Amino acid sequence: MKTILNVEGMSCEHCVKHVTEALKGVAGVKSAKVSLKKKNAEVKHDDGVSPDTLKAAVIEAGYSAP
Ligand SMILES: [Cu+2]
Repeated sequence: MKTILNVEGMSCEHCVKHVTEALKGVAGVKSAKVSLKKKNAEVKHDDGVSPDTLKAAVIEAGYSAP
């Protein structure tokens, strides 16, 4: 399954890395491709992972997921 999340508040590659690691830390996430330019994250994950869980991880890392 693939989910594309909007991510706001990233300003540099460090933020991208931070969000990527936060998403990869969610159980069931296979990969996370975060784009600073597009302000989003393309996340591949198991069917049991809900978009809300992914959003929560982004928020917990200090960014917003509108
Ligand atoms: Cu940054």
